[in-house]
Amino acid sequence: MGDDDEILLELTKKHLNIGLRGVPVGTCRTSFVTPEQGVHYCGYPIKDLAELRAEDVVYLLFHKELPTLDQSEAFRRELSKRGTINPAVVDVLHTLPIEGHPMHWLSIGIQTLGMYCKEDDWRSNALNLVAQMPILMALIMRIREGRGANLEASQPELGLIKNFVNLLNLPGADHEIMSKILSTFFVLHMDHGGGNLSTFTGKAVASGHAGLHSSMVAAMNALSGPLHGRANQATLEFVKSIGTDNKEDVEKFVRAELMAKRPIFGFGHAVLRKEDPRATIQLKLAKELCPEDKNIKIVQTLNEIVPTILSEIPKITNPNANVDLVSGSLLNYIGFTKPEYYTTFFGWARTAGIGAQIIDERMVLREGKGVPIYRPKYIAEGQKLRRLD
Ligand code: NMX
Ligand code: MLT
Repeated sequence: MGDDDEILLELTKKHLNIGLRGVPVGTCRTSFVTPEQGVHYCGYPIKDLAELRAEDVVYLLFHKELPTLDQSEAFRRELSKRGTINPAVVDVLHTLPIEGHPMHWLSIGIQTLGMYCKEDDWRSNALNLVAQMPILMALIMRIREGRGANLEASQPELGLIKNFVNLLNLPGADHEIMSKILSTFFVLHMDHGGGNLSTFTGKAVASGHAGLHSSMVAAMNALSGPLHGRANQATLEFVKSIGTDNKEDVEKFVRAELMAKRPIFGFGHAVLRKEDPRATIQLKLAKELCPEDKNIKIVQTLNEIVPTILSEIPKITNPNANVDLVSGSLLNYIGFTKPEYYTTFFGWARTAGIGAQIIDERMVLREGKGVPIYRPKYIAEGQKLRRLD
């Protein structure tokens, strides 16, 4: 039997209706996730990359190699050149209802950027979007908070994170600590294998040759669900409603949530079977930067007791912390006190990984021919052949 015929999985009926869990559907060139060690970008464990410059990690996902110093500089110059957005996007954002979730604003913002995008090139559009995201993010937050758009203040040459921090200019914020936490957040959230819901959705939509922006909007909408990216918002809301780091009180709260059949946000994962290294890295950062922060203390207590409580429930395959346990508390600490914004940061970071994976599926895989339109098979259920007579 040749390599092409290697059996990866014997499919049985028990593989149906389980969200494709464990069913191989393709290859991924940007990252892989192991149950024990979590995500690796192009072979590097995430903990080795967490403190690298965000642009260098974007380069890694797009080029599959870390850049040399010269390549790093040239790539930052390239992103800086691409980092402008049509002022008409500001007008569109001004028409959106404040009641709408920021993820919906983000989707509409990305779709609008797509309408002004003249190029028909997956790579160029993906890089443009990566370069435009800090500006779009700052605009969304400023307009929603009644602080006015300040497109003219954009300095893309500062880099992705610093331009966002400067443009946002959040009153009272420490720009240095904000940049440090956002940079780590950004690197940790860029990619997570080929099969996470948002990435899979983006690639599926791209397989029908909808453009990069339409595919990315589909991915962002997938990310906006509370079982996926919006778990970071849900976790901080959860942490705030607990309000104390007293172990007995936290345990009572968690057990009541489980009794009410509500998920314990920030715990569990479809692939991981240990604590997500992305949670471990953020816990360490929190310990260094804000050990006395009230929310961080609650998060630490949750992390001490929840895995044991969830382990009592046999159906839960992974009782450990996931990426969303800590990120909201860190974002809150640096001044983002409204949890509804948190998933937009996840989405911002993920545009890099999803963009790189869409390029691979459209332009590289199958000797450059690309993956054909997605069309998995569904088995008919409860439908006998019938006739109208
Ligand atoms: N709290 C309560 N129930 C849970 C949890 C949890 N944290 N994790 C899993 N379960 C339940 C799950 O709902 C399922 O129940 P049922 O069979 O009645 O449908 C059962 O345990 C088995 O689930 P698993 O096979 O362990 O996990 P699955 O792959 O289905 O789901 C998550 C993975 C991440 C959706 C799930 O663990 C969860 O809902 N966690 C809480 C939400 C969360 O933090 N999501 C963020 C994930 C990371 N991200 O950013 O995307
Ligand atoms: C992610 O980062 O996308 C989440 O951990 C979910 C996943 O990998 O399934």
